[in-house]
Amino acid sequence: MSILSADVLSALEKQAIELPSWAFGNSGTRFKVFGTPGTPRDPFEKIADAARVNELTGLAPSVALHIPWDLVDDFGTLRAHAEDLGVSLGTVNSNTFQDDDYKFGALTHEDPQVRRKAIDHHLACIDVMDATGSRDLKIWLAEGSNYPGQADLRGRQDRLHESLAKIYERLSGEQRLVLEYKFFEPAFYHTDVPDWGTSYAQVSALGDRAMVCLDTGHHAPGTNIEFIVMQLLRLGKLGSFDFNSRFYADDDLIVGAADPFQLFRIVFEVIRGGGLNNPDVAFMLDQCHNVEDKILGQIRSVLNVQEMTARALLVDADALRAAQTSGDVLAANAVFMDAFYTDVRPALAEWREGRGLPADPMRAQLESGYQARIASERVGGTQAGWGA
Ligand code: PSV
Ligand code: MN
Ligand code: MN
Repeated sequence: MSILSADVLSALEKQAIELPSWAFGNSGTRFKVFGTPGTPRDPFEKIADAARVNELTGLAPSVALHIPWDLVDDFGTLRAHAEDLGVSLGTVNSNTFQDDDYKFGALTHEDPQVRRKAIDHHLACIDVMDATGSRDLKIWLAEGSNYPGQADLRGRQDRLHESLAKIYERLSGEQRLVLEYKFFEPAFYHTDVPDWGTSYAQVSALGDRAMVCLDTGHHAPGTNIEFIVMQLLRLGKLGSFDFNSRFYADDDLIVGAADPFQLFRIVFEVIRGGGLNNPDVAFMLDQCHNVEDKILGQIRSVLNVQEMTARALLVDADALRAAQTSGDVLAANAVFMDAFYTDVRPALAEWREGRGLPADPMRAQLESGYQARIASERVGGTQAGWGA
């Protein structure tokens, strides 16, 4: 008998993790970007690779776009291409961090013309969402300052609100705005949306369809991220996750690679807060694969999320509550750790096979010849990279 109960399996069956289109392009550090044979040359090929991850894992039915990196002439054609491959187009990410005009800010800029340009970019992203059927507009802002006195911190918050309100006004139907925070980088003294509290304050001032996006790599070392997850779920404002892992700062490594226990603790709070399979909470990866194979990297990531979700679902909630209410510190911790240390991999492999998926999606990809095929087919043109 499987260690995963029918309830656990039915919760896992609904799990969906959105893949970032940019994970399939080349990326690197400021020292070097290594090119890889077979790297997509356009958004169509990125989506084909994302669909491959879904085909092998059944876990990744949608792909997030970044505009302008994924700009195409006709988003209806891109949408049809995705749907033909069994995936949908998901979150649309805006980009106000690669334009000279935004050197001193975009939505917060002192100059109304620059703010107008940045707002218009977001309105264009919503036009894309109309064509792709995407629900979420994700905004991450590279805005801040490097030196005390350089910027009017308060004025920038006010302008941020005004700009976001103009963007929010343009949303229709089920569309939402999710505001991502990050504690530093590219600015080093202050950042305009540095933490969940600022994002929460800004989105709360907009309305119900504005939510917070939590990127797991965007906190100071030692931050208790699961506490933030709990709080945002409690407040009904956790709109989405950008999953990745980090050793130092915003490393964008494979989720669950640096600290699987942290991923387990985060997913536990998601489950505790009713966020698992709750359509209001979108699970997305935001990763860059610099030295590892990109498709395998994404497969590893979604499997890591699935494995930690299965382990978190194994926490004996009744035993945990009993230990908590009786003040039995060590028993409570033991309930938690027992679930974390349970190896769910054989049970998940068996379950996958029963659903017509490969027991080992990593091996299936390696043995399929897919990588060799795209390497021989995708010749000529320019490989997509982080930033294009
Ligand atoms: C910023 O560091 C960020 O996490 C945002 O989500 C961007 O859109 C993304 O990285 C680009 O990779
Ligand atoms: Mn992110
Ligand atoms: Mn980031």
